Amino acid sequence: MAMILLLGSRQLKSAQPNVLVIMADDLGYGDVSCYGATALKTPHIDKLAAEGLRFTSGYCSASTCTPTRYSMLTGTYAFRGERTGIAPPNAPAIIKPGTETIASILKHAGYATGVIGKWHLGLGDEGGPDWNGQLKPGPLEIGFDTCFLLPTTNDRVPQVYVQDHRVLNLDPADPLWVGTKKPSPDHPTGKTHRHTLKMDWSHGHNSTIHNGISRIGFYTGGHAARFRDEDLADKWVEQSNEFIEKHKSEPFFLFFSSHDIHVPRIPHERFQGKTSLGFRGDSIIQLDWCVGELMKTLERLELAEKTLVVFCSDNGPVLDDGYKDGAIEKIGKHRAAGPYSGGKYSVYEGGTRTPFITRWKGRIEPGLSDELVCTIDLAASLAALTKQNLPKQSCLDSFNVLEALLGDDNAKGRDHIVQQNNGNNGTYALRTGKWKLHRYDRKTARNVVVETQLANTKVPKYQLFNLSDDPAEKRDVSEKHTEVMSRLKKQLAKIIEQGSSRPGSKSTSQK
Ligand code: NG6
Ligand code: CA
Repeated sequence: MAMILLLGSRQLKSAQPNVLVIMADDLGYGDVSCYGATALKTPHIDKLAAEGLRFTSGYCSASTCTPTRYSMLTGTYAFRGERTGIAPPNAPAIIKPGTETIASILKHAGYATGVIGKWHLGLGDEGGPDWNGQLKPGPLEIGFDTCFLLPTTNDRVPQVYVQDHRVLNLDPADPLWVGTKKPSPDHPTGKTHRHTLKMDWSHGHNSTIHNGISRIGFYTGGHAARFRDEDLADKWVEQSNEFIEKHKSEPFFLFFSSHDIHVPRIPHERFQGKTSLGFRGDSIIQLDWCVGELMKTLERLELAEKTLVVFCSDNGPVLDDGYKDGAIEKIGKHRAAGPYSGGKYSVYEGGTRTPFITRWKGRIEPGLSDELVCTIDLAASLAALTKQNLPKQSCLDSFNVLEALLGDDNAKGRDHIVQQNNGNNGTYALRTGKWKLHRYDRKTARNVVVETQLANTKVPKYQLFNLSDDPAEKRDVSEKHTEVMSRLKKQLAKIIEQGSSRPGSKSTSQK
């Protein structure tokens, strides 16, 4: 009897949980204390891990932002899409209306859906965003009921919020202009007014100045709409709390898309100087604070047992990403990518193997999981959670790993994952079990060695590593394991060529 009651209450709890996806930006495997960082403490992320499942093989699908976000939302590898590389300020919407996404899937299941934070997937039709008019298509045309966004990434112009289809607080008398060319000869830039900057640039990032920081791209106008970098995290938390409060009595899906710890790293004054790692570390503390605030809200509204929380990152770490914020000088013994090589922009493990935690109080048994899961799998897994079938032509590479995400007994994750860097430039890796193949269709690759600068180096087309005894991918064993090498080469080529990899899916371009 007790057993039946127990089962009954468990099933009840399992029915249509809320889904909160917290995606960090540029956060590396070794950047939080529950993944081994000792130079700083992340108590809230650690608590989430202690109450949930901490994955040691949790991945994002690319080592830059736009492709990971594209594939997380659509469940399709970004290398299959057009213009899926890092989006410029005036990029049009990259995910076309009508594309099935996590948001549309959960909307079909009756969820209220929202995205708050960094977007970086373009806005508007082919002409790009109409900054002074209706900003569509965008998130609302692919399944989100509402959005509150930083339109691109904060080192790119403009520094304004977008709420649903409009720039928030835009004064029509002071229209916003965004472009790639200097709007007038006397327009101050990071080059002409370098001495006035509160944080200097190191490469790129020397165009329009706002809040003492020069950015990628130019803009004028929209002054009443502009925000302070220091206030972004507080804004995301405030907006998220409102969203959760508003939808506390119905199932909701919230994509909390943090800008931390992307450059320019300008945490709120109250976090500045809180770590020995400079603003990069202080931004991690700010991110941790955000996680704590969101968890507090779930507790206060008694939603912790009704909410599946997924914590992940959009790509691995980078120290100097264009501003002199002390990240390199203050790194000390901190290993941002943990035991792995590479980081942002590379297909070494450091580029895509990142913190990955799931928590659902009362449903997920706390622990550690070595199962292979990826942000690209959320689409098929959440479809399974809400008992929906995916159309054949959608979510072409998303695997249903729901049981692994929930830590069910004997649950299996993926048996392989394709990793990529940026867009569709022919830089791939394939991990299956302990084996890892690199494939470079170009003769050089920009593989970041995290502790130094970005570097373009010559690379052989293929390399093979054995992650079980060489997690840092230092020893190419392709000549020793020719059979493995040819098997993986074939497998990767097939996944790329056949246009889809999800069992039962079929790309529309397939005959
Ligand atoms: C690069 C920028 C880098 C960062 C990145 C996108 C330069 C020299 N570098 O082109 O600073 O903005 O794009 O990062 O401009 S991401 O995490 O959003 O993908
Ligand atoms: Ca990123």
